[in-house]
Amino acid sequence: MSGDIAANAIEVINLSSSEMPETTLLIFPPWLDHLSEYPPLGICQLGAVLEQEGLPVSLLDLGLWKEEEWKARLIPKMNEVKPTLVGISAQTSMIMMGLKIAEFIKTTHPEIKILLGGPHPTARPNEALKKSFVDYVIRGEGEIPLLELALKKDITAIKGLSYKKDGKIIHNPLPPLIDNLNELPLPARHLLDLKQYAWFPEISLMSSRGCPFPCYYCFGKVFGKKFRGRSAEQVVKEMEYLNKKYGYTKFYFYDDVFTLNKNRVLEFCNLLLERGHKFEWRCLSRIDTLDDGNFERLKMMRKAGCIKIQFGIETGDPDLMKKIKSITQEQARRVVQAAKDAGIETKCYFMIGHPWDTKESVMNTIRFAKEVGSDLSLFSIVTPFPETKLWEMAKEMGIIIEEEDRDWSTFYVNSENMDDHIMRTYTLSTRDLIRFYKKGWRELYLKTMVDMFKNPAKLLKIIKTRGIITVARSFYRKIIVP
Ligand code: B12
Ligand code: SF4
Repeated sequence: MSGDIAANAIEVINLSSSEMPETTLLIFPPWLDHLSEYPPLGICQLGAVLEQEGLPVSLLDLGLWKEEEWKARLIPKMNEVKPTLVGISAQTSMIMMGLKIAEFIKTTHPEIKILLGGPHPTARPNEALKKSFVDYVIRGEGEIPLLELALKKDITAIKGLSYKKDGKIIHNPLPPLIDNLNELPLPARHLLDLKQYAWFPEISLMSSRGCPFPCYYCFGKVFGKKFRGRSAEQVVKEMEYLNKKYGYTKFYFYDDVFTLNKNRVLEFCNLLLERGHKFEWRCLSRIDTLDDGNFERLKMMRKAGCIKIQFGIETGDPDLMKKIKSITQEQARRVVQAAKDAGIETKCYFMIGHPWDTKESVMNTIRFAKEVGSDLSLFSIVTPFPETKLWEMAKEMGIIIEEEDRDWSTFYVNSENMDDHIMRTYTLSTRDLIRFYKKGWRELYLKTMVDMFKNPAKLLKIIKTRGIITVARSFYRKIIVP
């Protein structure tokens, strides 16, 4: 624990324990200089569950400001809310900040219980619990365990909870997955200041949880393999509510694979059409879930307002496509073209640096990303996240060194500070991968530039949404400075 954190904090936070109401504060940490574009759904969903039970809860999205502002934003909130329990959400790349916040709070107010949850603590609960300033970790879906903790249920009986007893870390068994998502209250977005999010009038939401596919790089342990969908009626009601209350007209579905269940998607589209809505929406998908012969669903989706689909294709090498996603180049081209014919924009994601990648397969990926026909393709470098199959492989290959106190903040796939975490492949070094990654982007941007000059309307549209400075800066960074 750092001495000056403690000294500063004692000066500025001054809560008297006798005045404390039993309030839970849920915090989403900042992540480098990436500002939150939408309200974080995890803490909003958890907040809703507490609120529904009449338990006082407050939310703080520190991702709205640059990382260095965290303390200046946290202190007034702490003084206002006077929490007795603070829950901090963390993906891998934000766990370091999450722990810093936890330490700061515990130092100033040892009586406040500190809880961590989200993907990283789910993967690595001990890492957080080994810190003296962390009291609990909740693994997996957080709604029920958090509610039970806030209701002061006996901690030994709270499924999903990990805690410390007599110097030992105890992991209670995981809770069952929430079977009927319709029973959850709508995320408590109203506990955040929605005007501060840049993407208004677009808002994120989820119509399902869980994904049955076995992608080897994916961390699927929060929502598990079992697909669980909310009813079309309830999802449309949420959209109507968000439209009526805040004026949102655009919706971004964060579901892992929105198009997994054909009938569900059709039912949702029919309902939107029946009610005459003119909403626009986009979603994440997989090529194989839409390759149904007549592309009936894509046409319906467009009619019902779908404007964009994002596909994780991940490689353009024919053999690796089969191995990683069980798809072919033809299939990907066919689905992307069908989406285009239906009038839906496509964005395709590709990764460089699969363990089996060679110079030739990477070149195939770069080539395919340019010719698949998507409106936009994007590259990232394969990054092993803890407790994924890829993580295990990387360890076996001897390129991930397990450390007690690893700095996870560079664990995101576009980090250019890659030396300490990026995998090599069986035949390519990390340096090769970075070179290919830059080459891929340069080629994509050059192609996009040529396309845009052929189609200035598209260029104007991008400038209108992203701003001329952002567009010019990204072209400069990708083409001139690789
Ligand atoms: C949308 C999304 C994004 C968006 C927005 C992310 C954001 N900051 O909110 C963008 C595009 C920016 C993004 C980027 C990245 N993402 Co992302 N993303 C997602 C996605 C698809 C949905 C996130 C979401 O809102 N879920 C819905 C909410 C309800 O779920 P939740 O937050 O997990 O919360 C539940 C539990 O975790 C738990 N919980 C969460 N917080 C807390 C706190 C407490 C106190 C408690 C008790 C419980 C708890 O309870 C909640 C309700 O059950 C998920 C996949 C998924 N299915 O969740 C991946 C996912 C979170 N992303 C992932 C990754 C790897 C990344 C990137 C690193 C990729 C990259 N570019 O390098 C970056 C890192 C971004 C960052 N640090 O914020 C991984 C995280 C793995 C990991 N170990 O951290 C996931 C899980 C995908 C996967 N299956 O592998 N992502
Ligand atoms: S389809 Fe997406 S969510 Fe499902 S396992 Fe693969 S990467 Fe993960």
